[in-house]
Amino acid sequence: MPANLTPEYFKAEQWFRSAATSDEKILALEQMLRVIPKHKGTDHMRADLRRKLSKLREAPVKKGGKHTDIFHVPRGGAGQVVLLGMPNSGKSSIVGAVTNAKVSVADFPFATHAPVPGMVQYEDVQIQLVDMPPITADYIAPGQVGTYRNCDLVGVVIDLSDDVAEQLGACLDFLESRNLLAGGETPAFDNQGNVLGKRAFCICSKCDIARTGAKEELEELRGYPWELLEVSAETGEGLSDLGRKLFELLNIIRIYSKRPGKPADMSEPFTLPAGSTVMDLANAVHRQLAENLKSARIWGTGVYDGQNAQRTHVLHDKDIIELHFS
Ligand SMILES: Nc1nc2c(ncn2[C@@H]2O[C@H](COP(=O)(O)OP(=O)(O)OP(=O)(O)O)[C@@H](O)[C@H]2O)c(=O)[nH]1
Ligand SMILES: [Mg+2]
Repeated sequence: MPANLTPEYFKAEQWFRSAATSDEKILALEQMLRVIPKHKGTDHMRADLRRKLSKLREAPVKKGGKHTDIFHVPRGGAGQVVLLGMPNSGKSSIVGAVTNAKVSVADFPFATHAPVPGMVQYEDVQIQLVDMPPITADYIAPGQVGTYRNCDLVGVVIDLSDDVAEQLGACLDFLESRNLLAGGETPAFDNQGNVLGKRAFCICSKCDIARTGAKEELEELRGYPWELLEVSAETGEGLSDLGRKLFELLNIIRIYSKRPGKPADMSEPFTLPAGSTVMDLANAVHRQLAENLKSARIWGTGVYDGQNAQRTHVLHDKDIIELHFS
């Protein structure tokens, strides 16, 4: 009996083949099992997939060894934003223009072959922006998906001087077929049950040489409510807005800590997810001491200066907090 496999299944199979880690292989196999047509003709295949899955789940985690994963980018700053785009779309030029990272910019494709992180300064916070090797409709480096899996936000770079439909298609295909997007139809979960989908936005590059109507075409095609930011690494247009945009899209707040009787330390804010409470800040300041939090005073939004705040009080960007531990 024919298996009648669907394009969705072939995408999941491609994901499995390009997965470099066991965790990623498990996610891909789960997806293959979810989308494989369920009838007599696929009985053997499904049994085989289940066998592979349980083998991977049972495999002991390897320790030690010298293998380093080039796609593992240690986090830095207040959030990690990873660029995604086709060859020559301008990713390295953007990272090179807004950070001190040493990137390779070239007019030939695949000039970048490993992630290169840099730091973008926005007011008093630093945000990590990661240049990446390109993807194409046919090729994705094994393990590359891992960098996206671990980031906070994906910056999809679309070159406005080139075919936007083709670029968007390749990027969406990559993100959707690996269940990387928040709001996707079949979200993946980690083994704690957390949804793995990422938020994304669009950086429209090379706006100095944009094709007429390219941005409008992209707006129409994007399919997700992604924000679009037009930039040019050549003229600098839009780049001064990038830090603020990343800060807003990361959905984080800055909190300044203050010691009793001393002025607040305004040099290095704590950064927390929007919606965080006084107790979340106490945990960020000192995990062990947090349980001993006795009281807190707050200066900032919606409070009078020095007001006592409950542990559950929701903080706002730029609030100043004085924590008292017993
Ligand atoms: N006119 C113009 N050219 C640009 C701009 N940004 C990049 N370029 C040119 O586009 C080419 C590719 O730029 P890269 O930044 O290397 O592109 P990439 O996306 O990193 O390429 P890969 O590493 O292959 O993925 C280079 O020749 C750049 O000089 C821009 O804003 N305007
Ligand atoms: Mg590059």
